[in-house]
Amino acid sequence: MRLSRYFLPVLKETPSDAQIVSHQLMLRAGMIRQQAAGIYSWLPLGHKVLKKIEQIVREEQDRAGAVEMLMPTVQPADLWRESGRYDDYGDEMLRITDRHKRDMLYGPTNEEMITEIFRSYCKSYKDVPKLLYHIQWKFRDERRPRFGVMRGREFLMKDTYSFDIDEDSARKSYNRMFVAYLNTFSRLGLKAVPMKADTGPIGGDLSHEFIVLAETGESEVFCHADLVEMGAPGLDVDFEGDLQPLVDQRTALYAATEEMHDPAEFAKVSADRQLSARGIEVGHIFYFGTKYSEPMKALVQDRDGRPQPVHMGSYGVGVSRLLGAIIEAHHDEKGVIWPESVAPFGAGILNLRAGDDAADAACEDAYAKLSAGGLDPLYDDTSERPGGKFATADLIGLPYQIIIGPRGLKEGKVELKVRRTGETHELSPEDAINRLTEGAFLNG
Ligand code: 5CA
Repeated sequence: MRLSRYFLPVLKETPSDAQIVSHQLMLRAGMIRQQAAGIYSWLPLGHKVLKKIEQIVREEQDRAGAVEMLMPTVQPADLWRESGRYDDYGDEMLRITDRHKRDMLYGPTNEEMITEIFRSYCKSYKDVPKLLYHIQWKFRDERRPRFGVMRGREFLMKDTYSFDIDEDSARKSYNRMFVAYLNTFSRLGLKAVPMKADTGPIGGDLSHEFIVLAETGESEVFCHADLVEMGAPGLDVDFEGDLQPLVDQRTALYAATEEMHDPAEFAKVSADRQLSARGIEVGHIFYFGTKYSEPMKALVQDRDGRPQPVHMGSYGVGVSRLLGAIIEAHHDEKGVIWPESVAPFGAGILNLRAGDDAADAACEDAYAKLSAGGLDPLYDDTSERPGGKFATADLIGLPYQIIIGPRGLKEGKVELKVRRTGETHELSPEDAINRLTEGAFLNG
């Protein structure tokens, strides 16, 4: 992409209404534009990263055996009257009336709708287990939308729903999602700790929140420090095998959100391993049994031909919130330092004197070769002064930057800068390009 053709409205000043660094950087780097409280447009740079996060979330759902579909954002109120949640959900639900005066709503979550779909087609124990998910916008009329995409009113969520014949089998579906989440967050460059959690308006009695530790997090959390360092199970995990030991290994150690915190239990953790901190909830999983299937009559016949309400769970990931969480975890005073997996561009090319024949030719050559090498480079071909180009490249977090100017070229040199470490290398243009296309710096 040539910057002159791109749309990257960067801001020089830090917007005064943004309180946390991820919100500030997302506004300054031209990633989002607020349209109303808690409602954002995703500008090209933000959109590009959002899609990369979404794709990683999708790949790990697919690997765990979940099946993607897509449900609408607008739902009929009658579905929610069946479960009893139409009244219970209160002011957080955005209620809409259509031209026929029918009550509709903008979905805050999809338990009712997926239950309606399941009960229409699945009637037998042979139809389960099933794991279905979609990645769709949600609306919650939050009392205090804040911190940009962290607590929005409109936000992108991945929500999976499980259907099983009994509690034992449901537990296995729960474990699949538990393990898939550990791998997902690890691929996104995050250390997310599963913690015992309250179930709130979703219901049920088994629930974990996945928390990324950050000073600016909204939740207060308590856990055994070893959990923060424990690696993810890895992408070669066998989802058809027994996942219980992987789950037990983590749930054996103390970890709880504020609502579930038990100071007496926490005191049993050795003092030097007690961690009380703040965190960002990036995922939340629930097992709630027959809470929806009973009132909504989603029944499957067991092996003896008796109709039983199906056992369900739901599993959410805050896809748009993750963008904020990743920036909170990966930035410095100059801007964002993306984990390789979600960087919007693989490299940058900075032309220090656009219009100079030698600089233009060297940049065009690098642009063609990096593009052909699959690096998806951003080429700054604008007439901005060098200082501004360096600042923008660091602000938006171009992981590798080839800096090309007439003076260096006279000596046959360009500069290759690594954003993460700040290190620079003086190299011939060919060497700089080869280092990147051969992945010499890739560090996962
Ligand atoms: N139906 C269940 C699971 S699918 C559910 O809705 N769970 S939830 O309420 O915990 O939301 C799932 C995830 O969405 C949360 O863990 C959080 O990461 C994200 N989320 C929730 N509310 C917001 C919000 N207002 N802004 C951004 N992300 C949010």
